[in-house]
Amino acid sequence: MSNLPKPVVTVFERSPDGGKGLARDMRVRWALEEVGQPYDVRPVSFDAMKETEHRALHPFGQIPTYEEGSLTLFESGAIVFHIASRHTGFPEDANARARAINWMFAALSTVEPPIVEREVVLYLEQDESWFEQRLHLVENRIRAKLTDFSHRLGEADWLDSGFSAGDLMTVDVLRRLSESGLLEEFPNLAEFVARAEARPAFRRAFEAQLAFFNAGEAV
Ligand code: GTB
Repeated sequence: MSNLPKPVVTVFERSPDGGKGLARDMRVRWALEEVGQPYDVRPVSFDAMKETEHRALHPFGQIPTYEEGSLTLFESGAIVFHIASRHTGFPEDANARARAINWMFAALSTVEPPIVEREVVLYLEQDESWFEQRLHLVENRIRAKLTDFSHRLGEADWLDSGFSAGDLMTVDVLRRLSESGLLEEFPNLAEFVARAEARPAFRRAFEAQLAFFNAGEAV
């Protein structure tokens, strides 16, 4: 147990994912659970996100943010990096740590963008005459990344010697494909995600966000 101030993470007041843990607070909750750091959450509505008070924490008016004493962070990648650095989320060996950070960046800047693009196509472009062609194009871009990643992972359990923040970030990004069918085309990647989702810390984080969502539904 650390002596650090209990962090506060902002989350959707009512997540559009219906409790599936697909919004980006999930990776922050998960990282905190992995390192055994208790935290609180503060719900923010879509309207409140765009108000001055929240923008003082997050210039782009989004979630998640992370407050820890006098420190405020936004950007889920920076938040997970901070949590892993402060605690035990990275390997001790300097080179292994650098590789874990490398994977975090790869997840966020190489793998996640086409996955987000697919969601944009699905949510905003469905009525366009070219919708099907564009979806196909974007899904093939995702497939290309998954193919490369699948070759690299091979039969290994984790990306490097043991589970690290690099695996956490990669899995959280891949989870966004959970209902696309794309992940199942790459059995070793589907197994990688399932292996990570079976971790007790993931389960705790997932159950916490689900309980939060269900409490909101009951109101
Ligand atoms: N680069 C930033 C980060 O990594 O922290 C991106 C943050 C971001 O996109 N936040 C989203 C947000 O606040 C929530 S996570 N959106 C509100 C807005 O921009 O006004 C993205 C997300 C939203 C919903 C689902 N879902 O329903 O499945 C999944 C992911």
